[in-house]
Amino acid sequence: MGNVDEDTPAPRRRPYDLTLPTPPDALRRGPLREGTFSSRLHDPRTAVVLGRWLGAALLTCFLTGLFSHLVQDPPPWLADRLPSRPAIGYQVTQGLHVISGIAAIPLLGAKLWTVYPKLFEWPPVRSVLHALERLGIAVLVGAMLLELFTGLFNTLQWYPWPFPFRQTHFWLGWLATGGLLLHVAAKAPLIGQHWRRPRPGLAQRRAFLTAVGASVAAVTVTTAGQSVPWLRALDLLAPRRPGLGPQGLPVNRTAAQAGTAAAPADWRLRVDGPQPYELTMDQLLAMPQHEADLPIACVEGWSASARWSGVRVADLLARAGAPASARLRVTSLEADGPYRVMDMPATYARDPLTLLALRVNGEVLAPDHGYPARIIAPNRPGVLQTKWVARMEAL
Ligand SMILES: Nc1nc2c(c(=O)[nH]1)N[C@H]1C(S)=C(S)[C@@H](COP(=O)(O)O)O[C@H]1N2
Ligand SMILES: [Mo]
Repeated sequence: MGNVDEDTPAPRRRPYDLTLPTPPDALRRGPLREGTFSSRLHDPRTAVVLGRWLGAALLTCFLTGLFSHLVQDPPPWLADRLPSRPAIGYQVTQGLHVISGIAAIPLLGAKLWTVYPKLFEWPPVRSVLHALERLGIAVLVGAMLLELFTGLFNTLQWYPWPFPFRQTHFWLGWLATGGLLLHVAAKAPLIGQHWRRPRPGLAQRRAFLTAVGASVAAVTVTTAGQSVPWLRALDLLAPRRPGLGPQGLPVNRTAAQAGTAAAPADWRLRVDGPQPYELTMDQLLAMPQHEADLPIACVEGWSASARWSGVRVADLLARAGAPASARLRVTSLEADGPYRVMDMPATYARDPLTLLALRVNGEVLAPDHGYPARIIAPNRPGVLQTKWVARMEAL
């Protein structure tokens, strides 16, 4: 201490409640005791600075999440407008989604710590409007905590809840973002008042914000390597290492789990369209082979690039007499599972980088990577890169 910023001693008070009545004597205990929250960091300026950081993380997380949702399940009007380039687009947006979501966890913790004395403000409810505002904050905090933790648990493929992850995560995202906008609107005057740094600033606040920034940097740097190649060496806490797995690629669902460890001896690719046909592996290998350097970008946040080779999906569809505007449906050998059937809009199906891959990094696909054949397409989430392909259908 002894800093020039600290020349005014910290008053023993709850900074938010200056103008509010104090509780009756009988209740002045525990958190309702005067002077309980003596830190000067329970103040609006700290809340505003943390709120800005948290807001930026949550906005990034919301927009990239919305994009991910739309790409996985596009409404009909959007399906044919989704671009198949840039090839690494989804890898970048989903990497950002998981990075910003993880960064938001320590930020939300710090923000809640800063404002939590308000939980014990007196009287608990002053007016209908005040009651609504408090209720709104309860919903906002609840939605945000659930949203961030269901997301974090999803990166670990751990689902300790009875509801479906994706729909819940999607609707909670809207609830949290809507609640956040209302919260910012309700607090706009206070935010405006504390937007600029006060002079002199508070050394204590600077130290606190530096510590929060350092925690965010620490969790980011030790997990972002699952999608950011140059941070790979520091990828200590992320659930996945991009280079670990058969043929140097991670696996989400193994062939054993999918029941496809041994492809049927009489495997043939079936292609349906105006002129349906079937091809054996030898016939597929006799077609023009193409290469594509493309990532598998899992929705859970890890991604890994590889060199794939195989037959262009566009060539296979053209051979079935399908027009370039045809959409594609792919069915896996897998008996069941959420990713057994995949629909692909025409933009992706006719992209020359979209392959029915037969090899990866120069080797025949391992069973875990989809032997005998898998789909690999640019700018697509991993869940749609169907493994163990049995049938393709022009729609
Ligand atoms: N048929 C089928 N294809 C699938 C899956 C699946 O469960 N079944 N999992 C998908 C998911 S979630 C991802 S991230 C990628 C992973 O591909 P990889 O295991 O070759 O790395 O495959 C996708 N293809
Ligand atoms: Mo995935």
